[in-house]
Amino acid sequence: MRLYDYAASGNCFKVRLLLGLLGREYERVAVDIFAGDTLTDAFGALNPLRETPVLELSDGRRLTQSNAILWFLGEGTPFLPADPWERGLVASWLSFEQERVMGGIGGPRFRALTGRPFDAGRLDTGRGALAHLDDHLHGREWVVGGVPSIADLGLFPYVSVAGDAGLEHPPEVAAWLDRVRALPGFVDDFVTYPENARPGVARSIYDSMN
Ligand SMILES: N[C@@H](CCC(=O)N[C@@H](CS)C(=O)NCC(=O)O)C(=O)O
Repeated sequence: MRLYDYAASGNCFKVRLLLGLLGREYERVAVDIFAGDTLTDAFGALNPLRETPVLELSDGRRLTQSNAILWFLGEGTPFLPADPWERGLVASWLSFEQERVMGGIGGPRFRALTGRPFDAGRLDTGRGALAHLDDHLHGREWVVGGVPSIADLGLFPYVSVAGDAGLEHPPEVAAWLDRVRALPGFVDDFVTYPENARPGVARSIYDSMN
């Protein structure tokens, strides 16, 4: 199994996190998204959306979209509940992550850290997402059910670095982040954006869209 991966991507980190917790072996293929690696024909053949992560199986099949990859890898493990209602809740939280956490924390954080302008209103979405998660975590250890699931792992990366976007972790969220960090097999390899991510230097899909 091979993971096409960018070390500073929260979407890639969530997959590395699950693979680490599961103790699964895989080949990590570094994709330097700001050096133009996703703009090549070869990468376009791998993922026409030109995004990481991409999981490639030994038979050549490829899966894109971080949360779909979490779902696939989590199937049959304690990280994806068997109960249909709880599976529905997991899907709901993973959608919330892409809509409110990526949109309200991941996006503005990327722009703030790399010197790109952003609409400060997006931080209200991020603040609201943290408050919603905090309310939900009152009286709960994990996002869905009584054990850690891919819902926790999907939310963890961009929630954990909300401070980079100028947002504060509310108390229940801070305690939950510590519980995720304490899981056996937790990998701590989410790096920040390198120099080549700055506008004017970077060659990524974001820069070709702007
Ligand atoms: N919804 C997608 C988003 C993936 C995504 O935005 N990937 C970014 C890194 S976080 C990327 O690879 N961008 C490529 C580029 O900018 O050229 C997922 O969850 O996998």
